[in-house]
Formats: sequence, C-alpha cells, structure tokens
Amino acid sequence: MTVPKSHPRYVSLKIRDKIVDGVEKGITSLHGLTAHGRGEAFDYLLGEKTMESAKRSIEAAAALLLLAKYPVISVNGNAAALTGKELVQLSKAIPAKLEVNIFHPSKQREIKIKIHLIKNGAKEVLLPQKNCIIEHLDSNRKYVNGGILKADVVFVPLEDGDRTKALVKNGKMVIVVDLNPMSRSAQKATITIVDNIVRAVPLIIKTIRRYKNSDKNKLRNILKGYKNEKMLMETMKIINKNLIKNMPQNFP
Ligand code: PTJ
Repeated sequence: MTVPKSHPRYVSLKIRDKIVDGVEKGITSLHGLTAHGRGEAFDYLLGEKTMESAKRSIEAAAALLLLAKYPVISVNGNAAALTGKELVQLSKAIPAKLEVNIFHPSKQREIKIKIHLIKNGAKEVLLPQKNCIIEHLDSNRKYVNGGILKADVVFVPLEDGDRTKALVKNGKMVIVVDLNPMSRSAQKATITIVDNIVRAVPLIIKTIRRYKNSDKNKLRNILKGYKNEKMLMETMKIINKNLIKNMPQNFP
C-alpha cells in the first residue's frame, strides 16, 4: 500500500504493511495480524515512543546477553516480518544462535522464516525438531532444537505467555519484548522490554555494540541494579497518565 508521508499515522501504517507482507510471503500467520493489532493499541497508549523504563530494560537485556554463556534468539512469524534483518544483525553482534519457534504449527512457515533470515544475512538458523522437546509446555512451542534446549538466556521477542513461563521453569533467563505490560510474558520474564519490537531491536543492537568490550563487572552491576517489576510499574503509570491526559477536557 502506498501511504503518503504526510499521513499522521504514516509510521504505524508502514509497520502494519510489513506484517501484511509477512502474511503474503507465508512467514507470518493470519493470527499474527490480530496479535499486531493488540500491540498497536498498547503502543498508542504508550505514546508510540521508547519510554525511559524501556531504555533501562534494554540496557539490562544487553548486559545479560553479553554475559550469557549460550544466548539464543527465538524467532516467530511476527518477529521475522517486522525485524528479520535486525534480528540477524543482533545475532552477529552478541553473538547468539537464531532458532525458529512458532506457536501456530506449520513446517512450511518454519522453513520460510529460515529462508527469510538467511536472505537477510544469517549463516545458520536452527529449526524445531520433533525429537527435541522442552518440559512444562504442551503447545507447538515445546519443539526446539539444540539452541533453545541448551540456552541459558533466551531472547523471545513478541510472544505468547505460556512459553516464557515454561522457559523460566526450565531454568532459563528470558528477555521479552512485549507492548502489553500486563501480558503473562511481560509478567513472567526475567527482563521485559515494553516497547515496539521495531524500535527495541535496533536499540538493543546499539547498546550491545556500546558494551561489547566493557568489563564484565560493569555488566554485572547493571543487572544487579535492575528490577523488572519496577519497570513494569513505571510503564503502567505512563499508560495511566496518557489515558488521563487524553480525556475530553470540557466534559460536564
Ligand atoms: O508465528 P507464531 O505462530 O509463533 O505466532 C506469533 C504470535 C505473535 C501470533 C503468537 O505468539 C501470539 O498469538 O501471540 P499473542 O499471545 O497474541 O501475544 C503477542 C503479544 O505481542 C501481545 O501481548 C501484543 O501486545 C504484543 N505485540 C504485538 N505486536 C507487537 C507486540 N509487542 C512488541 N512489538 C510489536 N510490534
């Protein structure tokens, strides 16, 4: 769709185009469209910009990814369509493995996501295997590969809540990007970045590059000072403030 640059919702509509494109290419599921709509609604409430609290979560996420022994980036249909190229860049910057993991089962879609990531510069992309299963999960997300199975830190952008909980139960630390601070993923993750994935991932890459050669103690201190619940609380306050600010003024 050609969106005129002058349109007040230009950026949002361009992001929406990427999801539609993902569906047309067979990368994103149809359900991904509704998931995106939910995200858009929360982004609207958050003012469609990266909040200070999200910036602090991004710092902590970068520190955790750099300290991890075996970090893995999990990629689903929405994340691939919105930030395929950037997730490949992130995997190289850390470095971390890329593993496809989708909720709505489709072997074909898994392969298309892999091809999409390879076209965007990935050297290796792991696919779920039927004989490789993580515990505490019944959905299609239970099928993993050597990456997620072995990982100590899993980066899970844009997710449904069950898996975050299951990954934590499996002893992993989980970094989530989710615009909804009330979602189960947001509430169960080790670090929750409440921001749009299209803004968050480039910022994580930038922060990783900035901290890449930092002393490990500096990174540990960033993590020590980080409290996920506090960030979620600050986010909720911003939503509250934005709701009040936008209330009709002259209502009797
Ligand atoms: O490709 P699949 O089969 O793995 O399916 C992927 C989706 C996203 C469809 C699947 O995981 C799903 O159904 O997710 P949910 O349960 O709808 O949760 C998605 C969460 O992501 C919601 O809390 C949304 O608010 C949030 N979200 C949507 N778009 C964005 C987002 N968060 C960050 N950035 C976005 N652009």
